[in-house]
Order: sequence, then C-alpha cells, then structure tokens
Amino acid sequence: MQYRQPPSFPETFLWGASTSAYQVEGAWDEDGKGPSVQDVITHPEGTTDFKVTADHYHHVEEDVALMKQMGLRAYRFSIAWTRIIPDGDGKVNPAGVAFYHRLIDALRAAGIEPIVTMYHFDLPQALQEVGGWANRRTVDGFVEFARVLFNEYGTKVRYWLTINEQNMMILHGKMLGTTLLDGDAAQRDLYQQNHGMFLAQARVMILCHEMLPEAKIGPAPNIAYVYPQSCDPADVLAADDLNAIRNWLYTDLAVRGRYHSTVWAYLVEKGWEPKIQEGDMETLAAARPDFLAFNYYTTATVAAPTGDASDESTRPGDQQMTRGEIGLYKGVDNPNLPRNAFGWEIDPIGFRTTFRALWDRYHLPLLVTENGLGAFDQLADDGRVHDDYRIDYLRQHIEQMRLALADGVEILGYCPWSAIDLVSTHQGFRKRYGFIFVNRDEFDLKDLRRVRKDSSYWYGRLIATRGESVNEATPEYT
Ligand code: BGP
Repeated sequence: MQYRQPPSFPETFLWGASTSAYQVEGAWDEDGKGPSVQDVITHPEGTTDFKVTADHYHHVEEDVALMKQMGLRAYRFSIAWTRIIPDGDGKVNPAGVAFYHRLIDALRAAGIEPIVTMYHFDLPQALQEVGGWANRRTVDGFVEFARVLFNEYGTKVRYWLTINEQNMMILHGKMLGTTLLDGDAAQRDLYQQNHGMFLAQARVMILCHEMLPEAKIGPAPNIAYVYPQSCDPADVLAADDLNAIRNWLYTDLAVRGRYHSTVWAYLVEKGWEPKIQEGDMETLAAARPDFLAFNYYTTATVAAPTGDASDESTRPGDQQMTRGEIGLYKGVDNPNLPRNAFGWEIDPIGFRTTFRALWDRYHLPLLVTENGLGAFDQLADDGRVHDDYRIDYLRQHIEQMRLALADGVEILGYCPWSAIDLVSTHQGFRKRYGFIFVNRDEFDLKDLRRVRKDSSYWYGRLIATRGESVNEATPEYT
C-alpha cells in the first residue's frame, strides 16, 4: 500500500543504537569479572577473540560523549552477568556493579535513554559447566541476577530486555556457544535449555512488574519473516513451518505464555520435547511483556522439502542464512534480493512485512533492537570513513519503518547495530557495523582511536529532523 504522506516519527521515538557487553567491552577478566561461555569459545581461524574488542570498558565516558554528539536518544547495551555475579549464582562483584552505574549515569547525564539487555549470549561459564539453561540452577541464578539489576539500576532504567535472540541460541547453538553436543543429543539439550530460558524470562518479567511497576520489559528475539519460494501450496506450508519454528515459538511463549501447537508437535515427533515440571506452564502463562523487541537483518526464503539430505543446503547457516531441515523445508536464495559482503540478503520491504506480522499477531508496541549492515569499512586517506553503503541500507529500512507506522503499527524506537565497531559473533573485527569506527585490525590493536563515520552524521541529522531528512545526502562534518 502507498501513502500520499506517511506520518512523522513521534517526538518520543527512541532513536538509538545497540551493542552487547562481550562484543564491545573487552576487559574480559578485569575488576573481578568471571569467565562467560564467550571467553572460552573456540574462534574460527583468522578471527580475533573477545578479550579487548573495542575496549569500551576503558573508554566508556569518551564513547558516551560521542553518542551524545551524534544526538542519540537511546543506547541499547547489555550487562555482563559475569561482571555482576562472576560465577553466575554466587557473590555480587561491587566493581562490576559500579561500572554499569558509571555507564548509566553518563547516559542519563547526556540525555540518552538506557535500554538494558540482561543476557546477550554470555552465560557464566560456571553455570554452563553444570548444564547451562537445562539446569534449574541457572534459571534461579538468572532471577537472582535480575533482582540485583532491578535493585541497583531500577530507578535509572525504564526499558529492560530479558534475553537477546533466544531463538538464535537454539537454532545456532553450536556457533553461539549454547551447546557442545552434536546430533540428536544437541537438539534435545538445546530444547531443554530453551524451556529453561522461557521460564527464566517469565519469572523475570513477573519480578520486574512487582519490583518496578513503572518499568517496561520485553524479549528480544531475532525475527526474520519467512517467504515461500513460490505459490506452490507445499512451499507455503514449508514457510509456515519455519515461521513457527524460527519466529512464533519464541514470541508466542513470551506473549501468550504457551507453546505454539505445531512446534510442540514437531518437537514430539523428533523426540526433542523438553521435560516440563509441575507449575512450569502456570509460570509461563502468568507473565506478559510490555512490548516486543526484535532484531531484524533480513527475511528467509524456503521451498518444500524433498525429504533427503539435499534439504540441508551446503551454505554455512547462521543467524541470517537458513540452511534447511530434512523433511521440513529447504533454505533457498531469494533472487529478488541483493546481498551484503557476507552473503546476507538485504530486504527493507521485508522489514515492513515483519512489523506488520508481529503487530497483527500480538498488538504490542514494537522496539527494533538491531538492524544494520556488516561491511569492510576502511579509514580513508582524509581520515574519515565513507560508509555511504551503510547510509543506503539504513535509509531504505527507515523508509519502510515509516510505512509500517503509516500502516498503524505502534513502534517505540529503532536501535541499529551497532553504536560502535565491535567483534562480530563469528566473523571477527573486520566485519564492522558501527556508526563509530575503532582504529584496530583483526589482531593489531593499534591505538583504538574513535572516528565518527559518515553514517553517524547522516543518522544524527535524521534524529534531529525526526526522520524528515531521510533522503538528504550526508551533511557536512561539523
Ligand atoms: C545478532 C546478534 C548480535 C550481532 C548481530 C550481527 O544476531 O544479536 O550480537 O553480532 O547479530 O551478527 P554478526 O556479528 O554475526 O554479523
């Protein structure tokens, strides 16, 4: 549908940017921080570890000052569980607590709304060693961790996100460090962990509403709307299956407090259904988020399965590349979409479709907690970073977001990935997303100097004009 004049973004719109603790902070073992699964993960050859990353831990005031210069209204970041409680469920580490007070205070002083993710892929290693999320001890540990966060930061933080991309931790558990097992054992383990995360999330949402009645809390899955390859009903059914397994399982559990029936049938069929204890379903049903956050990079496209090994395509398979599952669906390329330098398809219209699908399903306000373009940015001879390709990407997505607003979707804010360059989940530092360039290479830390990229000026102007300047060229540097 076209509109003569799509609406302006609301005055209160949270124009922000995102990061996560283990990808941006560095200082991986400083000031009492315990190890997380990310500190012991095996890195693909040629990619750096998470020990220093952007060294945000030691540049926090400088980084917030740059965000203020950009005009950001919100900053979505995560709190490292292992800085607050180094072994996951033992003693609180005062130095870790103090670090996030510093960050949050700096943000508030700069007029930037903090949006806190409580868990972003960095489970305490001590809890991983006792079974991770499949062990109820981890669930209890997370609830106590949440209690510490609400007590400490509850008067300063209004927006809370429970778990980042729980669906990706299940669908790509090996890559993101959720499981070390293989084959069927891995799948059973992952879906038991999934159930543990759902319970933890539900309990934390309930706790948040009890302790902080003014606060807002919600989950942050990665949602990629799934298209059928054609109008062949078998393709449509395959897309429906993957939409359920990849997307709706997670959002339905958070909002409706129950398992999606088709996905439950799929888990039983596979022998992967989690063990449910007495009282679990009541806990799940008792919790409700105030909003739905989601990370959007692209859509997925699938075809009907052929029922043999060819259903699993040979592509690597990650958060945004769907491989396939024998007998269920086959991941295929979408010939209508261009790709970024890392093979991820770019689909701005799919962003609008995803907004509409989520809104139609739940009628809860939506918050975009990630969207962005990974690229091989370079510092040019003039000392700047000319990332016009990122501006194009953002422009196209923001235009579609505005059309989603026109469609009647309630949108709270937009926090692209990422505020500053950081280490990618599995593709190192050279895959950059930031508005702010960090002067380091994959292994050479250089001087870690910060340089605002062209996109940061363009985005700053966009924020100042409430989106009206979306089609303007990059403003002159100021
Ligand atoms: C999401 C994660 C982020 C982030 C982003 C980009 O899945 O929540 O942590 O890294 O994707 O992905 P990548 O780093 O793999 O390019």
